[in-house]
Amino acid sequence: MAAGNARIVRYIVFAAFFLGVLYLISNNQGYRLQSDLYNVGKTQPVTNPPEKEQPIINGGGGSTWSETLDKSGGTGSGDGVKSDGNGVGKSGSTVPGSSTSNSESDSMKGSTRPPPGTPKQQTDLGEAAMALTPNDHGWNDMLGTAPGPRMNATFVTLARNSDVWDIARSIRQVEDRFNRRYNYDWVFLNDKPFDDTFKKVTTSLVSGKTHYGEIPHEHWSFPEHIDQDKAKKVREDMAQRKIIYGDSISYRHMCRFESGFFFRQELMMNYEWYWRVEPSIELFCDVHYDPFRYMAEHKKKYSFVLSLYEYVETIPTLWDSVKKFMKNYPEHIADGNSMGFLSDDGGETYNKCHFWSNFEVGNLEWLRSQPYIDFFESLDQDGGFFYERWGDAPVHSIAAGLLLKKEEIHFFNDIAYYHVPFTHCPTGEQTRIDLRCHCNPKENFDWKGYSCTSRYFDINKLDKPQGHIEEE
Ligand SMILES: Nc1nc2c(ncn2[C@@H]2O[C@H](COP(=O)(O)OP(=O)(O)OP(=O)(O)O)[C@@H](O)[C@H]2O)c(=O)[nH]1
Ligand SMILES: *[C@@H]1O[C@H](CO)[C@@H](O)[C@H](O)[C@H]1NC(C)=O
Ligand SMILES: [Mg+2]
Repeated sequence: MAAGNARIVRYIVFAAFFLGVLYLISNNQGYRLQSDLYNVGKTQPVTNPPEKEQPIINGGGGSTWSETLDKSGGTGSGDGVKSDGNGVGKSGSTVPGSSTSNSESDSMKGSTRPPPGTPKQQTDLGEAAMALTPNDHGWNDMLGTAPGPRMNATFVTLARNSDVWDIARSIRQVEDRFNRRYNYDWVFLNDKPFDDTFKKVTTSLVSGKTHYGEIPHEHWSFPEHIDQDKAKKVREDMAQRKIIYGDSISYRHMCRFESGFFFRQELMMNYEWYWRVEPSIELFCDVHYDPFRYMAEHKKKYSFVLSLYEYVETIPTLWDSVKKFMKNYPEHIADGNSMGFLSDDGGETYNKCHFWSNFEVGNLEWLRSQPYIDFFESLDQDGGFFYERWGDAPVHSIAAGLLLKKEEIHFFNDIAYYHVPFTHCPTGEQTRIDLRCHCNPKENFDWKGYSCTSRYFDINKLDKPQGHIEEE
């Protein structure tokens, strides 16, 4: 009897083990089956290309776009030297499991990629619809190259050589959360030549091509009409009043450059869209779709994640200058603009609200358009970049607010972002879980008193994201 019992127990244990193994196997297959189903079910002509083809996507010429790019990389603004060699050399390294080296010669040997300058065949990533919500097809396909077309777009960073490790952190996050699947280019701009360390480190981190440009002197200096003595007195006075960056000349050149010149640098002329990235920023959530494409398909021209009130001491006469512009160029003021975001009294005074421009995804053609150029030049003539300390954030924001229709400005709730000292952590727990966010929702700035984001929702008559009430 005892022996019989033991045998039954053995059978049961064996059967349980067998069932367990069976379960694991079938589960695994179920997973694979499901992802196959995804591909089968797709209606678009092309699905993910095999990963070994990926280098071609970043690599060769083919389109006139890449060709111009390579040219301007070589002969371009001063330092814009190395683009194609490096750009081509390394992108294979982002393919999971690939061991392609970063160095040009190594990658040339083992890769299917054509050598630099070889015309490339158009790599067709298809017209796959974007997955904008977790219910959309392809939402969870976060490995490998993202299907769908690529926009004519680049990341852009203004930086000093000494910023290398801080920008490295930013790049790593942008790549991990987004660009490793999209391989967009990255343009780096500097008022001095970039050194080898900067180029090596950044090129190794970016999955698209990298380009390095030196800013022409005219874009990083005092214009003729500026009275140097007056400007100097302002800096001394602001230093005494302890206004942040108040005594800095380079900070003023930076703000003027970002306001009026970054988008017309030779390297930037090759693109239609930009995403600005600063050193030491963080991205806290996966970016499941292409923000450039979102902008294009939804006819957006400018976007933001954080907004706030400007420090009034830095812009005492900015609005006077804006009013002068509005009077001189009424034809540039858009119908259905966002004046309600900028002013509480129909344009009489500025409420200091602005989009924080250290993050921007925007349209370069808009910035290069006559209305924007007239706006910038009008402001520049008035001298406030040097006689005060006008920031590029209020300048871009006021331009977007007046020259664009209000529907052309987009708020990316789903791009979670930090630049000291503010965080945009997406509102809504489900959103944060879907996006695998690692930000603390308590740190979200959107609905706090010093943010202007509520105004943006109000003037656009948009519903605030679910969960905002709990955060207010
Ligand atoms: N090449 C160059 N880049 C600069 C210079 N000053 C600032 N930058 C860059 O311009 C951008 C804005 O400068 P930041 O110093 O970050 O200014 P901020 O964001 O207002 O202030 P922080 O709180 O210090 O970040 C960053 O991408 C900097 O790397 C400069 O003198 N030369
Ligand atoms: C990308 O945009 C630039 C600037 O508008 C343009 O000159 C270039 O031809 C475009 N390239 C492609 C491939 O569309
Ligand atoms: Mg910064």
